[in-house]
Formats: sequence, C-alpha cells, structure tokens
Amino acid sequence: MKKRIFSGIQPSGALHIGNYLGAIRQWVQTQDKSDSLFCVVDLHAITVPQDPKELHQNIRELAAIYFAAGIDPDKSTVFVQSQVPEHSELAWILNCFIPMGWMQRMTQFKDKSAKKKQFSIGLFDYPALMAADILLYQTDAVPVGEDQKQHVELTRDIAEMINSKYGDVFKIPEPVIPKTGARIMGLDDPTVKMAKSAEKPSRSIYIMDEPDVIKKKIARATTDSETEICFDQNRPGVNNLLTIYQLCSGKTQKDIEAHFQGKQYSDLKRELTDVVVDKLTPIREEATKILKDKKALDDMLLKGAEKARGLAAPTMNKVKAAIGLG
Ligand code: ATP
Ligand code: LTN
Repeated sequence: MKKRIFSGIQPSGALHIGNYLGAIRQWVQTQDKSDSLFCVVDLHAITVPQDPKELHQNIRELAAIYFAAGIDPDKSTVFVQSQVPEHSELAWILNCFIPMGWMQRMTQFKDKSAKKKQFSIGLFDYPALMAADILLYQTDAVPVGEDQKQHVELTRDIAEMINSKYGDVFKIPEPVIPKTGARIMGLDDPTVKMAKSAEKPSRSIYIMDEPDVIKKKIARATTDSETEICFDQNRPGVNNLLTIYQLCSGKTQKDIEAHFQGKQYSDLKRELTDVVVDKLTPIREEATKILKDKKALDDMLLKGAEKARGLAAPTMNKVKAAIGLG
C-alpha cells in the first residue's frame, strides 16, 4: 500500500519562492509514489488577525498555486481545511486530552506570542489543530520544514497517549524534513527567513511577482563587500542568492562556483533573475488562468473536500467510539 502523506500551508500571505522550493516542489515529486493530501490550512491562518477579503483571496491563490505548480488533483487530494469540519471536531477532542505542559513547550508559540501584546487562544492551540490535521487521515509521513518538527513530534506523543489509553486509534506519523530543504532567507536581510507574513515586499520573491518586479528585487538584494562568488555560510547574502540559484537551476554547488569564478555580483544577479523568472513564470501564468475560472476552482476544491471527508469519517467514528461519544 502507498504511504499516506499529509501537508499544508497557511494562506497567511502571498506565497514566496521559499514556500515553493522548501515545500510544494517536494510535494509534486512525492505525489506519484504516495497517497497524498495537500491542504490549504485556513483555520491555522486565523490564529492571527486576518483581513477577510485578503484571507479569501489568499486561500484561492494558494490553492491555484498548488495546482499550477503541478499538484495533480487526480493523484492527490487538494482541499481547504475549513471545508472539512472534522479538522475542528478532532482538534477539540484532542484538546481535552493534551496536557497543558506539552503545549507550553512549543517554541513556535513562544516566538510568535513574544512579539505580540495580545494573542488569541487559537495561536496557543495551533499545534492541536495541526495534530488533528495529521491524525485524521492516519498519516504515515508529514513533509515539513525543520521549524515544524516539534509540532509533528507533539502529534506523535498525542497519538501514542491516546493509543495507550484506548487501543489502536491513530497511526503514528513520521516527520519528513527535506535534506536539501535549505531555508531561503530574506533578500533585504539574509539573517531572517523569507516569510509570507513578512510585511516588507522587498524581502521576498513572490510566486505571483512579474519578471520586472523579480529583477528589481534581486538587483537590490543585500550582498557584501567581498568579490569571490562562492557558497559560504558566513556570507549570508551571497550564500542565499547562490542557494536560490542552485535550487532553481538544479546544478551542483561545484559547477555553480566554477561557472561564477571571476564574475561579478551583477552577473550573479542577472543570471539568478533569469533562472528564477524561468522557474516562476509558467506557475504564475497557470495560476492566473486557474484563478480566472472561479467556478472551476471552487468545484475542484469542493471535490477535494468531499474526498477528504470520506477519508476522515472512519477516523472520527473510531475516535468517538473509543472515548464513548456518538
Ligand atoms: P508565515 O510567515 O505565515 O509563518 P511562512 O512563509 O513562514 O509563513 P509556513 O506557512 O510556515 O510559511 O510554511 C509553509 C511551508 O513552506 C513549510 O513547509 C515551510 O517549511 C516552508 N517554508 C516557509 N518559509 C520557507 C523558507 N524561507 N525557506 C524554505 N522553506 C520555507
Ligand atoms: N504549521 C504548518 C502548516 C500546517 C501543517 C499541518 C503542515 C498546518 N497543519 C499539517 C503539515 C501537516 C506550517 O508549515 N507552518
């Protein structure tokens, strides 16, 4: 039997090249050999304040980019989390079993709440909803970035705790952290990661950016005052540009360093612009096409949600029966 894979991205802002290179690109590669579910996790996005119109637009755009980047609805189940009510239902049930102390250890919550004067209970409870996403589908493997590993480990602990009390209710999922899943850093500040929720548009190359915008952003990207073009963690600006170049071109580090030997930063930026534009243009064009046909996109997502609900139902029945509900 094929392995069940589940992953998701929050529609918390426009998608950037880090999300593509670090997540979606890998998903496209796994969908042939696995039984995959890819979710637009909109209920996670509302753990922080969202503008309703923007959120609506971001949900659609994220779904369109999934499809445009090559996620095939005939091979994978693509859906919007809020269209499958079992996610919230299971999250509530899990809430009633998760010890408070386990949640208080979550570093993402500590980081995100430290920067805010006020935050919702939802932000604190984010990992319980993520555990529900994963456990609902008896998931084998969860491809995520390193920063999400702690949440998948918590999910395993929750599943093991419930299984030890009630028998075999949940499959224990494994986190899958891509080895080559380099963290793409901000163009304006290579010491912070490129992020959807970053307010500065100059930080990120967005999937929907037009070529002239990409060109300007890369031209202004922070480098340093050295001259040699090589991969070096201690030179985060150049290292980041080279990493993006490597992931977009598919060339090896050795070949890239040889290629840029004796060249200038302006050459690197020009060639980087070309490979990024080549990579993103077909995705942007296809996503734009998909977004134009509102009904077709809605239908595809509705179909995905129906399929997901069908897969979620047996787990919900099992959980409810195990704990004495229903
Ligand atoms: P937010 O700012 O809302 O936290 P984000 O851009 O950091 O958004 P996530 O929704 O946390 O993105 O992550 C979605 C996926 O994209 C995850 O698998 C994550 O590992 C990957 N990802 C996010 N940012 C980067 C990055 N800068 N480089 C590589 N992968 C990334
Ligand atoms: N927290 C994840 C998004 C997410 C997710 C999931 C990933 C929500 N639910 C379930 C994998 C499996 C993030 O990447 N920020």
